[in-house]
This record gives sequence, C-alpha cells and structure tokens, in this order.
Amino acid sequence: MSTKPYDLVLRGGTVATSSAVFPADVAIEGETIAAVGRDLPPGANEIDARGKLVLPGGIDSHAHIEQVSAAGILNADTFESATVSAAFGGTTTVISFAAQHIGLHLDEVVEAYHALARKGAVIDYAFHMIIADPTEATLKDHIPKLVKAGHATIKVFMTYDRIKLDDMQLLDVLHAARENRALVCVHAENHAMISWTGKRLLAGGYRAPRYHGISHPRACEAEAFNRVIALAAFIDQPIMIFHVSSAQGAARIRQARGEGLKVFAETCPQYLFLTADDLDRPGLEGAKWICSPPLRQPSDQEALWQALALGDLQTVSSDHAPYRFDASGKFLNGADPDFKAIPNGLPGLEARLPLLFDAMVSQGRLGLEKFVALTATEPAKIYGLHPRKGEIVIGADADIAIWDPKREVTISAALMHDLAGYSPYEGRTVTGWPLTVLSRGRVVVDDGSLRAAPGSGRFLARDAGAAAAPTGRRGPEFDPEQNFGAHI
Ligand code: DUC
Ligand code: ZN
Ligand code: ZN
Repeated sequence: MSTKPYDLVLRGGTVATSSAVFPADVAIEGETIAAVGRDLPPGANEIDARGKLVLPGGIDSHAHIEQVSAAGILNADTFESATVSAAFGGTTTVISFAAQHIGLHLDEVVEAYHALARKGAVIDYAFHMIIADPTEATLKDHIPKLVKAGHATIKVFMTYDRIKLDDMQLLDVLHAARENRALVCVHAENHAMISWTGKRLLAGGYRAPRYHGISHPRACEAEAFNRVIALAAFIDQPIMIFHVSSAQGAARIRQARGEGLKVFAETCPQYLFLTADDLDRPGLEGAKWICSPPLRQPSDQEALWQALALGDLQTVSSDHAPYRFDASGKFLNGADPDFKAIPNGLPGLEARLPLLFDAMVSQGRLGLEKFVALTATEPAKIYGLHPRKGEIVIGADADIAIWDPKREVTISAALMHDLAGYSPYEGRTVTGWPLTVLSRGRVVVDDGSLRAAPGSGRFLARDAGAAAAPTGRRGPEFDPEQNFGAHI
C-alpha cells in the first residue's frame, strides 16, 4: 500500500515552541502543519534542517505600514517593502494600522488599507483600527460592523495634536469596545506635559534632536498609563499599552496587573537596545533615533527586561515607522528642523527578531522558549490569532522560520529590505539568523532570496478572544442595585 507523501518535510531540526525545545521533523500538507515527530515518512519536497532551529514565524503586532501618520505624512515603506523586510527577518504575520483621521468614515478607511495590503503584502496581515474621530457613526455603526468583519482591535492615542482623544472620547471608545468585544491598544503619553516641555525647550534655543527625549518626560508615560488604566478599569475594558519605554511605566503596569486588572503591555527592541545617548550625536544625525516614546537610560532597559521576565510585558513588537534621512522623511519640514519638526519613528521590522534572538538565545537572557513566547505565541494569543499562528502544532498554518543559531551577521542598512535607507542598529553583530522562512507552507525567503510575489499575503480576520473579555468587575456605579436603578 502506498500513501501519498507529505508535500514538504522539514527534516532533522530542533523545534522550539513557547513551552518546549525538542528534536523533530515537521511535515506540511498544503498550507498547514500535518505532523510533528521523529522519523516522519518522506515528503515530496524536503528541507534539511539538521543543526538548525525550527521556530514559529514571528508575529509583529505593531508596525506602521503605508499609513498616514499622526503628523499627517506617509513613511518610507509600502506593504510590499515592509512585508518583504519582515519576512527576511523571520516574521510571517504583521498587524499594521487602518488609520482614521478626523472627518473620515472608519469603514471607508479600513477598505482603503485593505486595498493597499491586498496589492503588496507577501506575508499574512491584520489591522488595528485607529480611532481619531469617535462620532456616533464610528461608535454605533462602524465599530460593530468592523469588529464582526474580523478587526477585533482598536488603537487610540492620548497625544499628537491631530489624533489624540480626550478622556470623554477615550471612555466612549472603551465602552464601544466592551460592547463589541474588541481589545483597545493605547499610545499613552501625557500630551500637555510633552507640549509644555517642548515649548519651553524651543524658547530656550534647545533645538537639537537630543532634546526630543527631554520633551517627553518619563512622568508623562506614568501619568498617562495611570489615567488610561483607571478609565479602562471603570468601564471594565481590557487594554494593551503599547511601547512601554521606562522603569516607571513598567512599574505602573505591574501594579495594575497585581490588582487583577486586564492590562497587557508591550515593549520594542529600541527600548531594550538603544538609549538617549543615541540621540546625542553631532548636527542632526540624532534625528535617525527620534521616536516616541523616546529612547531612555540603561536602567530603564534593565527594568524592561525584568518586566519581560516577570510577564508584566507580554510582547515585543517593532513599532516599525521608517522615515528616510532626507527631505522625504526626517527633513520633510526643512533642512534645519528643530526636534519637534522631525517625524517620529524608526525602522525595525527586519532587525526585531535577530536582535532579540541574539540577546535572549545566543547570549542567554531569558532563553529560547521565552523568545518564541514574546515574539510569536503571546501576540498570537492576545490578538486572536492562536493557534492558527504563533505555534508549531498540527493544524496550525505552516508559518515557520528555520534559524541558523550560529550564523553571525553584522546589521547594516545595505542588508535590510525596508526603504528607510539607514539602520538604527548599524554595525551591531548578532549571532543567529533566519535562513528559510515559510508562510502557509510556501517558501517566502530562502537563504537571502525572496521567493514570494506581492499580493500573496492574506488578510487574517480575528475575533478578540479571551484577552478582550471583560473581568465582570465594573465600578459599582454601573450596578442598578447600587446606583438607585440607573442604567448607564
Ligand atoms: N511613535 C508613534 O507613536 N508611532 C510611530 C512611531 C513613533 O515613534
Ligand atoms: Zn505609538
Ligand atoms: Zn506605533
């Protein structure tokens, strides 16, 4: 009796998941994983994975791609260039943004981003919906419809003039999210502290990129975290706090989680591997490292590593937002801008996993399982993609990165596939690199060559899942038994 061979077998590697590391072959049938085990029968095609690590493809749950930014501008990448760059770095799923600006209809906004991604993406993708204009139509018509269509996450900003929400608006969005079972992601910084400090710095003639960091005091992170945590606890709506940058911010998250609140949080490689000294360079060079929240101190890096170890922070995303070091990007507002006139953001989709692998696996900080957890499994769980993504298990999409744990690579802009034209990590040597990357069983990247066509990535409709489920503990003011019968 002859049985049909598997379509593809990854032979003889070491498989790593968020809970175990073990030698096994992985067999793929069509788009999914069909078997994981020792000495699997032959495949029609085979990839020799001996001496290599077979990991779930990374999930980057925070990347700005072809998106109109808070400042109203586009960054350097398209869906094609950004997702190609992601794939070369071992990432197989990206969650980017569909950004509403004031006056725009959210449903039309989402459709426009769908069209861009459909055309360019080479890996699978989903969108967080940025809400900048929480009108009745947005809250009552568009959010319910779009959450049902698989957009189970909303992003809001507490700063940036054009898109920030005030506390009333935040409450409206948190409430709409609770009613429709969506997770709310937050860029949490105190807007007034940033504006006030920035104005004083500029009035004093402090214009250089290094003052960008000073204009975003660490207290503005802690204050905004406190406030949004309080608002979310009042509504009983789970939240995800994006890009935690400071020890004080991490402490607020720990406290909230200790109180039993559903507060999730991420950090990004730039806050683990770069510091405020990177901004302090001659002339305008430091503009390359301007991002918000800003780069901080080595003591903050340590606090963030500790928060990752303790589980206070569950994911590490890139916050990819590439602006070229020219008049199309960082110098869009002229050749001699003050720090407030320089677009915020760094490229990072491609370097995210190699930087983390080097620190966590090659140098031994937290280890391989935790690397997989932070970069693939946890984001899959929190954002409604698990177990289809972020896991090596029978039935999951065959999104797999085969890593050479010994390969030494020096990061440089020339090596990267995004369109930023520079790398904030230029000259760093890392050990460990993804060689072959599969998306739904297709080889997308193979030893330095791209094998996938633009438009071959697919939209991932998501339910919010357990992360977005309320705790059931709302403020007593909501309870008709305790509020004289009112229905709020
Ligand atoms: N800050 C943001 O809020 N978004 C994109 C990048 C950045 O620096
Ligand atoms: Zn942000
Ligand atoms: Zn961002």
